[in-house]
Amino acid sequence: MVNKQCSQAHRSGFVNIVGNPNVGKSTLMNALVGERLSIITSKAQTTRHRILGIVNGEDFQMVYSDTPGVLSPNYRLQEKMLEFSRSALVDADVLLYVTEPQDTIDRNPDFIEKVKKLCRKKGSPTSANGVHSVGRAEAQRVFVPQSGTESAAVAEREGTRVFLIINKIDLTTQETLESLVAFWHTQLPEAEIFPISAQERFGVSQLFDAIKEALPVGPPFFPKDQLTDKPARFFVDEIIREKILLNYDKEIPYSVEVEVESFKEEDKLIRIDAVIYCERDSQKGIIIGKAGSALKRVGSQARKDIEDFFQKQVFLQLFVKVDKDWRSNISRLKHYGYDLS
Ligand SMILES: Nc1nc2c(ncn2[C@@H]2O[C@H](COP(=O)(O)OP(=O)(O)OP(=O)(O)O)[C@@H](O)[C@H]2O)c(=O)[nH]1
Ligand SMILES: [Mg+2]
Repeated sequence: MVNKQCSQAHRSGFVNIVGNPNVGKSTLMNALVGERLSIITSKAQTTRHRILGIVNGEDFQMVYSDTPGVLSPNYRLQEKMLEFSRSALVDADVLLYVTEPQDTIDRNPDFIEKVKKLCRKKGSPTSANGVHSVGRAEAQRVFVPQSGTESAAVAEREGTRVFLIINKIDLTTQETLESLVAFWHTQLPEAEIFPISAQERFGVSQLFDAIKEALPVGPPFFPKDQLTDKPARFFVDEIIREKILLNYDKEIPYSVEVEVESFKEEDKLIRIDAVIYCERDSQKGIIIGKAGSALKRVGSQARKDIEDFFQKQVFLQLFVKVDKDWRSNISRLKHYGYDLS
């Protein structure tokens, strides 16, 4: 009888995906969630926010967080991005530290030190450490204890399990992989190591099962039909930003922010007006292109993906405006949602 109750206990937890830029964090999150929630490009610093993707089963809820790649910030936007990544160290039940064969450990020594400490603290409860934790704070607003009390659920949380993910193993040899495993074992001796290819879906379902087993016993944080914490407009912004990353070079993608001004859902059509903000007039000209050709290309690529995302016909209008030096302006960053408070 006791065994039966244990095997049926509901498990839930935060599974936070962190690592250096471009290692495949967003590709992995989409593979684990089974939806294209996070945008993916070959350029570093594609992800700028912490994005939740929720996987629900009858007896479990996994709350994944994709985060920006860890870097040493050069301007305020990057500081905000790093805050999102740091927040994911605070509230993880399972931390997926993603690396790949070309990755080096010295890109942000502070961050990897914190991961090492989390590993060593295995078995102790996570604490706020003064860093704001977006995921759990968000979840607490909709927390619905479903079996037992909230305090009982918290008491059963056991601290952070760290999984070291070696991604992109489709690009490496068995020999290199073996030396990578040995290297990471010396760096994070307590971490469990998973060699995978998120793109080729190799090793992903085994990882998914291991995550499920590592989740603490507890009730769900979010309603069981919820897929993410972000509103529909956020995904429109992100799809347009992905097309900008793909179509322009140098500073342009990094100087751009996208904002949906109006989103009107009709019976058979969604009408969307979105503004692409850049930092200077000279960038505006490049984004629009000769006779509007570049902007038209971005618009038609984005429209197709937005239609796929919502499974509905979309009418998309894009505008380009200048928001001078927005990346360094705290109040503009707050306006665009880069604030944890
Ligand atoms: N060959 C190979 N490429 C991969 C794999 N996973 C991801 N990629 C590629 O690596 C690049 C970066 O992937 P992302 O998922 O955007 O990486 P990220 O870590 O989220 O990047 P940031 O958001 O910029 O930090 C893209 O071109 C992906 O297609 C993999 O398993 N194998
Ligand atoms: Mg990403």
